[in-house]
Amino acid sequence: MDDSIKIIISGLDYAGKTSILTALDKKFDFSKYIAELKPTIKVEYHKTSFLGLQVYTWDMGGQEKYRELYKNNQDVYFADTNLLLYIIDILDENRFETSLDYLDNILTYFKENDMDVPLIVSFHKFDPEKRGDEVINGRINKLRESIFDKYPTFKILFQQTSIFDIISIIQLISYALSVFDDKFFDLSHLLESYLKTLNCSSLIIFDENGIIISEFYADEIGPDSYIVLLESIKEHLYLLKRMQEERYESNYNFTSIENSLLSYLHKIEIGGESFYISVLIEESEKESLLHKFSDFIIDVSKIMNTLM
Ligand SMILES: Nc1nc2c(ncn2[C@@H]2O[C@H](COP(=O)(O)OP(=O)(O)OP(=O)(O)O)[C@@H](O)[C@H]2O)c(=O)[nH]1
Ligand SMILES: [Mg+2]
Repeated sequence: MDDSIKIIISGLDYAGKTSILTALDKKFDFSKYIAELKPTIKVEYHKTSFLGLQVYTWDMGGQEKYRELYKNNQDVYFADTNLLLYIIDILDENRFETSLDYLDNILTYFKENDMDVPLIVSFHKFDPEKRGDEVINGRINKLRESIFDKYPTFKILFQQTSIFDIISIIQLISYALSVFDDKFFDLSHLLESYLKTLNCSSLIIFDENGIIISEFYADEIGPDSYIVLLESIKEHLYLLKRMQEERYESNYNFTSIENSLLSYLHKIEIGGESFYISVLIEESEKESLLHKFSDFIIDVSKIMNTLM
């Protein structure tokens, strides 16, 4: 992987681009931040570090005047793009054509400049209560087919997202990361299979700053409890880090979260950096977890080593 990445997030105004980025950024209490969002003026730049990569995200305000501006200055905005995240508001059927034209405009620029930019199209505002809606599912299928047919040479991934379904946003990240390295997919699959082996409710890998590298949850964890759980895990993480910094002897690896649910944290070192593996598990499974955990660590370390 290159050590600097430019991600363009684009789509019409009101599609939900800034909301998605805000949800990613502030996984806690993000509804509060989203309620305060205003239309993006021109472009908002975000910079984050992830596993030693500098990730630059360009949130391209989608109002017509800005779309015109980008169209007339494509080199300024679209050169050196490593990934295009294109957001389509599936509730805004009247503007599907406009949105497809805008997408075409960007992809044509990539083609003309021989840029091999992977594309993720997200059908957004697919809120939990709309999942069974035949009309909406029909629209999504039609859009997917027409984009797929029109751009046979592009590497395209499709995804349905909603800010009311945090898991869909998490999947979007893992999709985006997998574009840069398949190993992110492997990691996610490994967590999925160990979730069953260890019989736990969640498995998460954090870096030292509490940034999530990969995560997986049992089906029964819905979006609401996700936020509560992450909050308690992060509290545990910071407590453990403090204790280690102060060389406190007691064992803070286990802490109880609610009723009989335990949070377990395990520190691993990879490529000279520290990571934490978090497990949420029923108290009754604790012994069995400790028994099987070393195999898990070995498998995680294998994949993480290739990512570093
Ligand atoms: N129902 C629903 N509404 C959403 C979702 N995501 C965003 N919204 C709403 O859509 C509106 C527009 O969201 P923004 O994130 O500001 O849209 P944007 O694409 O950044 O718009 P511009 O900055 O003008 O390009 C806000 O009122 C959000 O609350 C979603 O998943 N479901
Ligand atoms: Mg915006």
